[in-house]
Amino acid sequence: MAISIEPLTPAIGAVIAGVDLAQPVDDDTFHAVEAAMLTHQVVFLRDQAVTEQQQRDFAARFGPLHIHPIYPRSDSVPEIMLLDTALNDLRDNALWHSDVSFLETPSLGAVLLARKLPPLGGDTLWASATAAYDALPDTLKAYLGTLSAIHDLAKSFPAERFESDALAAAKRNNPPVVHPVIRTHPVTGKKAIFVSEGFTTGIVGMDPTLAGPLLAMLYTHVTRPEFTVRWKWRVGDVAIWDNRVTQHYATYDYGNAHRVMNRATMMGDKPF
Ligand SMILES: O=C(O)CCC(=O)C(=O)O
Ligand SMILES: [Fe+2]
Repeated sequence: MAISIEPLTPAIGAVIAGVDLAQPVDDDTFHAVEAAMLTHQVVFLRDQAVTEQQQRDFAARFGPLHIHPIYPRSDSVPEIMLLDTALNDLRDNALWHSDVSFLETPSLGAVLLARKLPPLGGDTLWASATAAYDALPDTLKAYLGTLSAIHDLAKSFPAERFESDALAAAKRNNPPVVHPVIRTHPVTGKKAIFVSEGFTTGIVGMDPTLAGPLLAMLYTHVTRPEFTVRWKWRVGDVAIWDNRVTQHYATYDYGNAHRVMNRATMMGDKPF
């Protein structure tokens, strides 16, 4: 079956048809998916009856995988992280973020599979931080290019909602890190705004009274509707996103309904 790629908005998102991740994926197909991810920043595949092993093995073609310091993982495939409302309070993903930016080397991207969904709600949104960067005035681009920001795991894992031993260890092992406010994509060379509400806590050398409003302005700008796509999940959908140049937001509008997602996370390199 031929692969087709249908963009969802001018800025971000595309649906890929004609790829079955439950079958062996040849190199040409993999590279077509990878190229679509680089172009559209998040891509969606319907009806993927993949096992945890197949999801892990496919994600590993993008690069080495990351094991999250806090979220639970599958017993049999530890690289599969479980986002299961029965295991964790997942309200903290209802905040715009780029995954694990609290690491020196945040993730390249992720492969996320919908396993169980609420009857209604639980959509996920992605925003293009390159489209947002491109829309800035040149003088602001130049100024932001001189700044670095602080990212801290503690901001998105409030002590009252996460098991204290794992959280305490994760905080010890992950002190705050510094990344450029504007990063350059290592493959496409595009520039992106790389601060997000989820993990950014300040700007290096700038008083919080100035840094706070400046960061708030950037968070609002990146997530303007023009730069976003909203996905309504069906069980078996897979999303693959480029975490270096996007932010995402998992809506929490489904009360006590059970929602289960499996994520494999690819390691990235140091932002520059
Ligand atoms: O549950 C979702 O839809 C996405 C959650 C999230 O932030 C992630 O998988 O990185
Ligand atoms: Fe996330």
